[in-house]
Amino acid sequence: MRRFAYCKVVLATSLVWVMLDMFILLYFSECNKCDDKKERGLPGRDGGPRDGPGEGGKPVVIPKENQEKMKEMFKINQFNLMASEMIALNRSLPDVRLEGCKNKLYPDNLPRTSVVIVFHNEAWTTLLRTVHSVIDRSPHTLLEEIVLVDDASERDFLKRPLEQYVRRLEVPVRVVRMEQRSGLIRARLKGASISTGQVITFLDAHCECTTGWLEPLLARIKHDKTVVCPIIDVISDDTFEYMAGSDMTYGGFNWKLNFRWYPVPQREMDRRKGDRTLPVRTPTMAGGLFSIDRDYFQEIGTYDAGMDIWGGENLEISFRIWQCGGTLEIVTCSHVGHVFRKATPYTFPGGTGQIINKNNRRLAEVWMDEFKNFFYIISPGVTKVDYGDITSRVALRQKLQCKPFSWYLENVYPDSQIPRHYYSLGEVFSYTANKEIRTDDLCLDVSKLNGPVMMLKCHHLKGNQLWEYDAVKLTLVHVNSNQCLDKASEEDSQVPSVRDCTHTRSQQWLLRNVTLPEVF
Ligand code: UD2
Ligand code: MN
Repeated sequence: MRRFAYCKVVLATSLVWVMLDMFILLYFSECNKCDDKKERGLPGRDGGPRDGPGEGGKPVVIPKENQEKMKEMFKINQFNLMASEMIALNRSLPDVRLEGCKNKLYPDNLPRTSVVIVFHNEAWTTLLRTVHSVIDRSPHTLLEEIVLVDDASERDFLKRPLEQYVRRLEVPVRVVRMEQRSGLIRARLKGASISTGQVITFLDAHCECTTGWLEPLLARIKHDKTVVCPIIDVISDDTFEYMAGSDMTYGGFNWKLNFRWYPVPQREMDRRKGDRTLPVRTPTMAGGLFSIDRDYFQEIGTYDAGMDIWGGENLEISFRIWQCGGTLEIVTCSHVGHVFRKATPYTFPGGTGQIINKNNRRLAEVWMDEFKNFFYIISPGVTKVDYGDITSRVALRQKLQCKPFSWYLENVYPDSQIPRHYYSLGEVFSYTANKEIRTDDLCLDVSKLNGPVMMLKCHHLKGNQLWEYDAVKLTLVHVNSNQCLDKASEEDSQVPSVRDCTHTRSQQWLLRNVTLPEVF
């Protein structure tokens, strides 16, 4: 009898162990990254002293013996996943705001926002750190909800485990799924359509919001037709160190239609009378992080749903906002960090180049008028890429009576690398109204008499970059040296040079007038 009871106990205990084992096995195979590391690095949930990895935005150091594993893991998301997994999901961050931002007061009746975060195969820790930073650093009265849009991820931990995890958070978090891989543009459209806040705030899935990030954004939305971006701080892809971004850079783009940061020009400093805490008007947005009034988002035509996967939508919405009567700003009192990566971890079904070129063609065809030629000329082969049907976007532009691209260049982005006025746009270079021979931000430059010419960064000071075209003699005279651009190069060099003007064939250049946006 006793022996029997003992057996039962043994049996029951081993059953418990087997079940526990199975549970652990299931738990980790389904969700190997789901353990809640949130509380690591305690004490001091809100700003108290902490010394865990990455606390205070400090870089994470990986011990030598783990370097190989770290490199392997890096490939999964193209950032240091091992470092990210060591850092608390609610790590502390420095307050990187300008002093003048810290005591600004905002009205009580700010509109509420939904935060929409789209992701494809995002890491658990970066995604949840984004969510926690929103919840921990936003007044809950201003947070309607967080909407996570899964763009057909192939990671099990992003399925049920994610839904279970977010259920217990203090702010409503909804997870919605795209039926098939759709790209960030259509995923954001889905998130926006099911969200309910008066304002929609988009974030990438690997961000961290800092103290006071939300109020200054929402405060600007009250100004009609204003779309706002925070300063995007840099979270190192190698160490997850948090580094403050500058309030002295704003968004532009180059001839290839790549988004680029450029210094805030003097005219914009002057307009704000030198007050760096006031929002900067920016020609373009980086794309991932911005707030927009729901009705205005609708009114200006949300996104171009014909764009696939990634790319182009940021310039498209920027041009559209400005050309159709809105304003785009960087709110310098709002800081949100983002993990900038050197490579994309995910696939582009159909080919990276194809997709980006298609998206860029759509935006160039709809918004850039004759200036699209700058893009086409510098991107060989791009005109062969099919860009689909744009009739509804062209109709949108007409309906909203949007201004021409030349207006945008003239009034919003006069420091653009695309010259507003140009005499000629040939296969290689443009001859600008400033009499530079230029491609992108490089200008034909002479540093030596009788020597080869070079492409150097345009300095806009005329000087050694000033060329006079003689449309009768077909010569390009370098004004400073009074020498002519000559195809004949020095013995073993392919580079043209400047020579005394002989008006022979090797010094004749035919500039073709492709389009002249304005008459001179
Ligand atoms: C920048 C923007 C990004 C977007 C992009 C141009 C910032 C900080 N980031 O690139 O938001 O505007 O330029 O398109 O301004 N994703 C999907 N489905 C996909 C591909 C991506 O949901 O098919 C998600 C991805 O998980 C991420 C977001 O879209 O949360 C942006 O993608 P990214 O982080 O690879 O883009 P990024 O930061 O290089
Ligand atoms: Mn990103």
